[in-house]
Amino acid sequence: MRCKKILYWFTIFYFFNSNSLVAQINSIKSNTALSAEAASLLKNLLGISEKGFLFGHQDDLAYGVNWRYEKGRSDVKEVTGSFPALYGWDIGGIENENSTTNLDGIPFKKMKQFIQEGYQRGGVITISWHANSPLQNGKNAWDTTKGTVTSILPGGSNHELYKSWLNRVALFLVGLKGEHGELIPILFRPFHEHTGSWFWWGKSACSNFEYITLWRFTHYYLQNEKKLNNLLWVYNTSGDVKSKEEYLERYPGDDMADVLSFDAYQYDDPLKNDWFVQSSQKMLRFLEELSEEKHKPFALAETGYEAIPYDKWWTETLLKTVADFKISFLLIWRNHGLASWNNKMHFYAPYKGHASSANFVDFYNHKKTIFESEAATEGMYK
Ligand code: BMA
Repeated sequence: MRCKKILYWFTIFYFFNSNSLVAQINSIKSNTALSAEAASLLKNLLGISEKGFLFGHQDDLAYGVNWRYEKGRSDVKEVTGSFPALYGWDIGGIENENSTTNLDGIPFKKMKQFIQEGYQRGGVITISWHANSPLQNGKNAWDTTKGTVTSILPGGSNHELYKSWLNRVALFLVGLKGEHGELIPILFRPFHEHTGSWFWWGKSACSNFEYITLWRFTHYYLQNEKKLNNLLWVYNTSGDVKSKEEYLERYPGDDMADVLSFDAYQYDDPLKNDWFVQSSQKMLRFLEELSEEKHKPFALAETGYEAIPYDKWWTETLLKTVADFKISFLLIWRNHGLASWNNKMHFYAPYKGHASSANFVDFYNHKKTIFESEAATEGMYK
């Protein structure tokens, strides 16, 4: 009996405490003092959308189709003559104490050098995070066990573990410095594609409230506790959202999101099926409205057509999809090459000699596309 009573009071205390912690997190307002460089980048991202959009490529400097870690190489540069204006990297794996490489095998040490190199030339950096499951079940980001997010929120059984992950993330990010010791501004895009049901932070695995709390805690911890004032936070859904209201269901608040974005890939033959164009344009329409209402840039944060089987895809599909909208950037996924998991080619940018190269050069020459040489002339950080 006595034992039951103690348990009862313990449970009440525990719930009261954890809920009030969550409430506290949700009531903390972000201190919005960005570093000078990050503030300039945010302003310039909005400004540049009047002219065109930055072209980005994931893992561009690390490897391409048939090469890995060869200094100065870039599939995009070898086709167009310029590096991309935006470099995407993923820090999935950084949360594990013993991991020196990300989930796709890129050593974090090299990633840091590539980030510094791109930034020094005038390029822009974006980072996503395919974090492993915190349930310590050896599963990766693609685990959809319900309750995973709850376990890392304040009061949850893995909350301390999650803080240790954020400490490791912060340690990596704080090491990314420019020539004058300034922190390199990062478009940080954690917990992406959250309207899909394939990640542990996705729609089927956590509630809207849990997602928002996760975001707000993470933002609070990295910005206020770890003093990272160089991060621009990129809110990101998958490409199948039908309305503004649905898009905002898990929006963490204007004080904790700087860029609005979504991911959408071409899957079917674009000459037979216009799903990619139609669904993307539907989203671009309401994102443009939201962007005007909130004075925040918007973007297509991940896109591509695996192996680019349609050689005019760049101008005839992609450009036509986005050209009438004031997006600030788009990013094409990685050029892995032959994939061991399905024996198919996994790449999204053309390489020298690829059938879509000539069309990619037309895309490069179009007045709306901005690659690194042009972005450097514009100056994204002043
Ligand atoms: C996916 C694929 C995977 C990769 C993951 C994270 O789209 O490219 O091979 O591990 O992104 O980069």
